[in-house]
Amino acid sequence: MRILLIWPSVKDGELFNFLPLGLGYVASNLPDGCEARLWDGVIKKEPNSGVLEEIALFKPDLIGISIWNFNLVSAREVAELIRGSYPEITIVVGGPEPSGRKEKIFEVIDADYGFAGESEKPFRKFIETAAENGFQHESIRDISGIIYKDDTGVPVLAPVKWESIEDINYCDYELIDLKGYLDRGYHYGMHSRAIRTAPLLTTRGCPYSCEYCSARMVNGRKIRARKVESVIEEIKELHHTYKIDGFNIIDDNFTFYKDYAKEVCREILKLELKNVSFNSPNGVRVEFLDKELLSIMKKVGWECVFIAPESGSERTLKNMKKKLDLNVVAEKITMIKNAGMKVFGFFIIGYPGETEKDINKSFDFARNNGFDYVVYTCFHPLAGTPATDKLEAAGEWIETGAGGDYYDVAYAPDGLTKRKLRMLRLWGLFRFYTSSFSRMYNAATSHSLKRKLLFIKKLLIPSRSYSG
Ligand code: B12
Ligand code: SF4
Repeated sequence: MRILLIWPSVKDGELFNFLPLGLGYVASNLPDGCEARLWDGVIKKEPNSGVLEEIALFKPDLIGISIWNFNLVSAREVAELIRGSYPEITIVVGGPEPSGRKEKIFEVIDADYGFAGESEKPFRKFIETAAENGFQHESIRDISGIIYKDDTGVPVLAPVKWESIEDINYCDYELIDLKGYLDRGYHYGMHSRAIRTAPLLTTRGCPYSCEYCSARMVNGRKIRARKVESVIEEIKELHHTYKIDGFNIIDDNFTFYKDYAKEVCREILKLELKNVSFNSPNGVRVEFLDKELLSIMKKVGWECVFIAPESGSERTLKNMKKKLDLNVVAEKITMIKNAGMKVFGFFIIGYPGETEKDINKSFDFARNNGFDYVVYTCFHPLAGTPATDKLEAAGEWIETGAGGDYYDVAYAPDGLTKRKLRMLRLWGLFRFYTSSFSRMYNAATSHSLKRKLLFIKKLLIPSRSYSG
């Protein structure tokens, strides 16, 4: 079977520097005998119409599109183009957006099948089953997370089973053209030394219930880890084949199983890699940091620890169901600094129910604790999260299927306007980065000038992500 995987075009793709990692994972776990190709509109910087040429050349039996909220509009355009010219080809969608929207995904995109949750094993089963029996409902309906339409066209979702990830193959870096991304300046995370960076996934899942977050819809609540040997193999391949010197662990909760995290770190140390740094740029829960773990992280090459208190207001934290004690955050910041690393803090502003007073509490908390860097992102309602469901029920949010990102101010709580939020965010960043010489220095040296300018443009000029 020939399978064409699609990563839709996105304007400003350079700023986000995304890798189509999900498609690389899906591809490396396909059954033998499948031929997979990727059409990547971001790296090609081509409009989505380019996909039609690829279809004419490759003649795929099936097309798979990866959808996040930021490329939703573009993904819809891709599906429309394919339907218009090749109505006979089966379209399958997967990724964070179908995982959150589940059965409602077909309301925003014209596809035949969807997958909710991580999909290496389910998609493989789907392809195997389809090769044997075609797409018969009886044979596919038990596949974990599959979304299909019944005989009357009503969408049906099979429950997602969060299976072990010990035996999955890691990403096919050749298919996603990691080298091409690196050559075009792909860089993610804050590494002062690293030039060539890559993401690295060691565990999946998060047992917390933060109401704004949709990670558990993609990866479930149960934390599952890859085999340490497989992680080490991947590091070796990335380092030797792609000359990666900056690794970004993108787990939902890398430090949750401290013993696993420590074992991964110890095995990395045994590799005796020179001039390599590590990072966990989407944040770790502070509760699980202890002196031993921090000391080994430092030895491995962590320069900065990213944490995500999200708010300095107890009231907002309670609304978020964040289950976080700000005193513990303050304590752990000191512990991280004592271990010789910097601290980066993520904060959400404009959360439902927040007032300007709550937002100022976040700004004060950030300034008065030892953060070296902060980022204030505006709350964006994500499909399928309790926060979004509540807003919809209260008539405060109408889902348009327009996607978006946190730099757009998509929502403003009662008593605040989007304009006010935008101004508050700039004011908060200004106050933080001018509050000490070292923070000013950090802001000046953290990214290349090009990335800084793109970031400032994004802050000042609100835009929507759309196809290229
Ligand atoms: C690392 C990460 C990033 C990295 C980039 C990662 C990358 N791939 O290059 C960075 C920091 C750049 C990033 C940015 C953003 N992120 Co982010 N990110 C993550 C994180 C932690 C892991 C994502 C990842 O790469 N996973 C590994 C790969 C293997 O998984 P995957 O892509 O999900 O693919 C699997 C399945 O989804 C599925 N699948 C995917 N595609 C397809 C296609 C087919 C056909 C099939 C069958 C299956 C399938 O199978 C894959 C294998 O299991 C997730 C949390 C999470 N647990 O998902 C959030 C997450 C995906 N991010 C999220 C968001 C909202 C964002 C931002 C929009 C936030 C923002 N700043 O505005 C930005 C997007 C850019 C923008 N500004 O518009 C949301 C997405 C919600 C949504 N509905 O889209 C998540 C779920 C976190 C959250 N807050 O809830 N992110
Ligand atoms: S925000 Fe972090 S801790 Fe909270 S549910 Fe999402 S991944 Fe888990």
